[in-house]
Amino acid sequence: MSRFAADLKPILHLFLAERRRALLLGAVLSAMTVMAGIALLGLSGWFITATSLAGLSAAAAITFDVFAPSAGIRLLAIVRTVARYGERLATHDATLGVLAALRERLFRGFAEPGAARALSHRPAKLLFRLTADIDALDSLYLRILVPAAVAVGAALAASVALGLMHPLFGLGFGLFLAGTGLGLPVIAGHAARKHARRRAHGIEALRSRTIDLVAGQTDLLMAGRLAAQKEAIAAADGYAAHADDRLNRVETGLTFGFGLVSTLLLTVSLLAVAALAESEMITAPVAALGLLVAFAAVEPFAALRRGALELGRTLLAARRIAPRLAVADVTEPLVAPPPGYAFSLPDVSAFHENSAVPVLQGIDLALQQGERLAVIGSSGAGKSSLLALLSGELPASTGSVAAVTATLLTQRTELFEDSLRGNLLLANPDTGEARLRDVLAAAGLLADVEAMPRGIDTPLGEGGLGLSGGQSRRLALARLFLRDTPLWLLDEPTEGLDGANARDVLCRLAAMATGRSLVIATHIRREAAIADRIAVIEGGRISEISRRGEAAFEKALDRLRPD
Ligand code: DGT
Ligand code: MG
Repeated sequence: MSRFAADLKPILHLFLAERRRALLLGAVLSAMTVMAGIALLGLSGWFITATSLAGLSAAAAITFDVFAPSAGIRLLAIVRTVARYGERLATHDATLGVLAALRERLFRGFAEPGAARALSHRPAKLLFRLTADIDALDSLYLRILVPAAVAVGAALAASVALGLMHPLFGLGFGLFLAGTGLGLPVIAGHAARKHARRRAHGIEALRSRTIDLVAGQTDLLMAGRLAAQKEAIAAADGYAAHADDRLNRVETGLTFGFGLVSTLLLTVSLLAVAALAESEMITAPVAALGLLVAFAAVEPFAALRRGALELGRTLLAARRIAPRLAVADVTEPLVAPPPGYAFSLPDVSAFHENSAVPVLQGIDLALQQGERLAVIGSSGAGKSSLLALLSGELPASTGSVAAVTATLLTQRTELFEDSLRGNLLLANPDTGEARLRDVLAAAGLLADVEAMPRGIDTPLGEGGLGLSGGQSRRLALARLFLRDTPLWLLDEPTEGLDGANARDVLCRLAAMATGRSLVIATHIRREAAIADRIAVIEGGRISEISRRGEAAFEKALDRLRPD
């Protein structure tokens, strides 16, 4: 139970903080709808019985007041309709508002350094969290909290009404209804929890395995793993279906239980009102009223059925989302470096998430404004990690990073399923047509783009599908050129371009970078050659720094891949 509360607390807190008034109003209107419904049914029963009895004798028919009860019935019908309308408006608006706020909070959480990186390894999971988990939470308010409160309220109101006929009748009815009406959903919720959780896991596995199959079809085929992947998908499907089956059984059991309880309750109520009428403690119309009130009070508990079955899924979603909500709203901006510097790293070390060995160790390095630094070293030495550190994506574990605003050109080109234009505008949405052509030309891509039938409006597939590796790289470079930041961090900028093309692009890059500071991580001589200094990194440590004109600088260049 305390586990329940701990998982739900941050979510409930968010619900209340976001739309407290609308949520409470929705609950009140929902209660009004149900109460008006119960009163309407009870009064109608009384009225019909009373009029028919009055019709039996002429004297009673003349004195019988038909106007007050029928006005009451009309009023209750109107109240019920208006309250239901208001309830729908209030609860749905509030729930959607809360879920929208939740999505925003989650996005911010995922944008934390490290968090996005960890999730980018499992994009299918991220998608699932953002959609299914958040959607699961809407049942918390709409299908669990409100119906439970309303049902308890209805049981209370009915037991007061029946208690006026006979205290013991009211008390017994209320206790039995509340006990079984809440007890059954709790038992079912408990039984469904495991299966609901399994179903969610199964569907998540099904999705991510299917995405892997579609995205990695060629590689799977070449590795002879296509059949195995299909089997893995079938296994996930079977797992989810099995859980689904179990959930259906729980639901059937719950429906049966509800049916049994309500039949029992109504039978006993019928006998009770009959006995009370028989002993003339109540009149026949009041007996009809009592029976119908009992009947109507049982109904709201049936609304708890879905909520009970979804409880497991809701709790799982809450458990997965809650830690992300605890993340601070805004990240600390990087500290500004001393005047005249682009960055300074005083003895900085850093770890990757879930890694026990530091990826960078004792990095003592500073770059003056306008200076160009090449970072070289063998694969896995920590070049990209150094750039991640400077861009604020990788946090420092000791020492602190001080850097001006930087733009990172990542080692792997990230393009989006949008037009070429959309992919460029990402860097700067207000860019005019002429400037877009300028940067495309500077990246050596303009001729290629003009050769496409739809030019700059050519749509790209997911991940830049439709462009060659080199074209994608040049598009990423063009996008970089639109980022007017004082520091550019370039991770192997011309990798994948042929020699002539690469030299041309590098030349323009150097021109576009005038006045900016550059850090270039590279294996290629031509890229390092535009730098003023070269830092050699080995196993996460800087082993040597040389300046242009020094013999060590030339030696460092000679170690790199020619061309
Ligand atoms: P490259 O691009 O192949 O020339 O290699 P570098 O020098 O850019 O290497 P880097 O910084 O990507 O990786 C340095 C070490 O850190 C290497 O042992 C792999 C590890 N590493 C890189 N990214 C991650 C990550 O996201 N998580 C973890 N746990 N380790 C990582
Ligand atoms: Mg790298």
